[in-house]
Amino acid sequence: MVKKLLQVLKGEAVSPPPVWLMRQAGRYLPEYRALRAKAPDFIRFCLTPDVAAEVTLQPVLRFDLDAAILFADILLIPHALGQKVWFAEGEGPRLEPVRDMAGLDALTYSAAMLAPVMETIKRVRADLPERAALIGFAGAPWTVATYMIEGMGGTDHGTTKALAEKDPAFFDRLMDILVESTSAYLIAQANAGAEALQIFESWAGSVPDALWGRAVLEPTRRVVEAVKAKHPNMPVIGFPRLKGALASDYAKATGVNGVGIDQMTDITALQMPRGIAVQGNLSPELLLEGGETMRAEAKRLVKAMTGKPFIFNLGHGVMQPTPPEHVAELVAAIRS
Ligand code: 1CP
Repeated sequence: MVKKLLQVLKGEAVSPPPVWLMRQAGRYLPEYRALRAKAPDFIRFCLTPDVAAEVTLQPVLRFDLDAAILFADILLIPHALGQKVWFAEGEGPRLEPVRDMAGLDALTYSAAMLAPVMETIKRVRADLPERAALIGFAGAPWTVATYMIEGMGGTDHGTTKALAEKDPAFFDRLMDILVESTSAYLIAQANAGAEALQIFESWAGSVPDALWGRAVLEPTRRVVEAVKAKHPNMPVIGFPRLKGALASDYAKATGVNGVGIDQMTDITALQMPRGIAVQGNLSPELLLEGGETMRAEAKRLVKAMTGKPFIFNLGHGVMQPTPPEHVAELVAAIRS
């Protein structure tokens, strides 16, 4: 059986479109919460293959989705670089910030620390339904750098931007470290059995125009190039969140096969280069709301994208209070 997601990432239009959702595994699912409740440490949870494989498969089995996304986190890279990363209950991620060359000198990427992720991929592939493709992923260098420098999540990334300007040697070296470790990590995921890879640039929205090439396009292009040097046919999806309007230029500059589009951009109006897929972009708030409003918008999107290489997804992740039944209704509406 040809997997629809992989067909679309080759540039084909498929009707109805394949569908998966960012953050499709996670706290909105009771079966996720049940497993998570038994694991006090989130990093350990991600690095326990039987648990991570089960959580990866949960939404695919429940909703018959066209893709599984590896259950892991973008902050496993700082962890494997030796930076201290922890998840404070109810507060999101915390890291011991790295802001100078001495901090960078202390970082060394350990592939062995992420070996459990490769084991998770093998287990998921063995149990994956026929229609579903397994997507591996990593954070893009800029997005991961914001966490490494700020020491937490946030939206303005003032320290990161200031350092990029005032200490370009530091910033560019951090980008180099992230390009190398992220490339090695994604290549290992492909070796283990990932069938497509997504690069999450979740904080593309905070990047000033003057930094766009240096912090986003060039580091991402280098990661894509390194992956394709080892796996020439591996499809790669980039997700420059809140910069959806730049999707065409982003695709040309980075070499990705598909671009994820947030809900602020009109996906139906984008003029993409031939053969480049788009993915998105239903508002997660509409999924939370459910009902006829959600179904009507989903059908409008599917209709408007007919004839184009399109993967149905949200514009960002599933929100935690979302009733799981809304996902089932959404999938049914897309396929009806
Ligand atoms: O306790 C918990 O259960 C923690 C919640 C959680 C989950 C379910 C975190 C902490 N990470 C994850 C899994 C995860 N993270 C996945 C796999 C699940 C899936 O998609 O089905 C993926 C792809 C990610 C990627 C990720 N982590 C991103 C990029 C995507 C996005 O949402 O923009 C980012 C920014 C992170 C950092 C992170 N990890 C966790 C949280 C709460 C956050 C965001 C914190 C912030 O707002 O800064």
